[in-house]
Amino acid sequence: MVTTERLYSGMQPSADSLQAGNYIGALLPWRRMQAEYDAFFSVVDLHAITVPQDPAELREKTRRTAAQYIAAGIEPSKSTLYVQSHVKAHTELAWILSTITGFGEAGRMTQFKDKSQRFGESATSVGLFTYPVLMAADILLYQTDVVPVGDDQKQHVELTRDLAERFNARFGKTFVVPKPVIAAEAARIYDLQNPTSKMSKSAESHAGVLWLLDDVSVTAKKIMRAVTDSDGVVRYDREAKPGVANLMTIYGALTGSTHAAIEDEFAGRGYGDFKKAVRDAVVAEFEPVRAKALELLDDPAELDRVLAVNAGKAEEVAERTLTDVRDRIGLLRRG
Ligand code: ATP
Ligand code: LTN
Repeated sequence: MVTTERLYSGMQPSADSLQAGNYIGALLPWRRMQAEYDAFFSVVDLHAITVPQDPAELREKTRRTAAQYIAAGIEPSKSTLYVQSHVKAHTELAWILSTITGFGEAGRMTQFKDKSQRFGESATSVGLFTYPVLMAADILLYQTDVVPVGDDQKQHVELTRDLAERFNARFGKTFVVPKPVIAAEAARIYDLQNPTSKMSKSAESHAGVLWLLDDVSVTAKKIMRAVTDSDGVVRYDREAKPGVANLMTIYGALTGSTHAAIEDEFAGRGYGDFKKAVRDAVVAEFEPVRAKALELLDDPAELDRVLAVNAGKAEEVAERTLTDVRDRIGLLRRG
């Protein structure tokens, strides 16, 4: 019998708009993969509250993130697209998994070490520490086979695998042990003003960040002002020419051209021409996504309805796993 493998991924609702890196590095591959997998995509609001959030803004960002998934081509009738906090099983399984996670093991997570150092001890919550355990719960509840993520999340998926194996060894085969699918360097987008740092929603300056929901004239200007170099040749060299290489990655991801084809296309032409081509490709790609997302956000009741239907589908799968987990660890069934 041929069975469709299950895929799980998610993004935090940490900004009003997603940025070009989220689109190229996550949404485009997700859209492609939804045809081959039984895919679950969540908006991980419970992860977002591991750092302080304004309540009204969090609600709005959650809807906006979901709308952008759909606008980018994640089809809520094909994939299960839902809001993490709508399925209560996530927090319950996270608690149970936390009891088999070593304190030292969690303390070795580099994202926690980076973030806690950045925020300082007084602003570092226990939730930030247990963030990867909640992520493991997200993945394991759905008996996930593959988890497409950026390489910054690889360590969290490795922890998830360790927890699944540990639980299975102790209580009998309960969880599928998931595999990470790490996005290639070809899908990593850097800041246009600072092309050695990753483009990020939480960047301090927005000058080098391309927002999916920005007016396209703003996006166009940011591309024309992108940092390059003085050598004037369109050639892929990540080390020596990070600005040009980054624009080539963006252009290649959206047009399907290889680096060699881009070098040929712009041989003997200046950066001005090249930037215009990048601008046109990005604007043509973003404009319909932006329009569709704004249209969806114009009818929040309908968007909420779609998310509720999908939360129902997710809940069914999650509850099945959770019931099994509860039985296996010896929690008394409610009579
Ligand atoms: P934050 O700044 O809030 O951490 P972020 O913009 O860095 O957010 P995440 O929410 O951490 O993005 O990531 C969501 C998804 O987008 C992940 O799969 C991640 O790998 C991908 N992603 C984020 N930034 C980039 C980027 N610059 N290039 C490629 N992929 C990216
Ligand atoms: N931590 C991830 C978001 C995330 C996730 C997940 C990704 C939460 N739960 C489960 C894949 C599977 C991030 O910050 N990108």
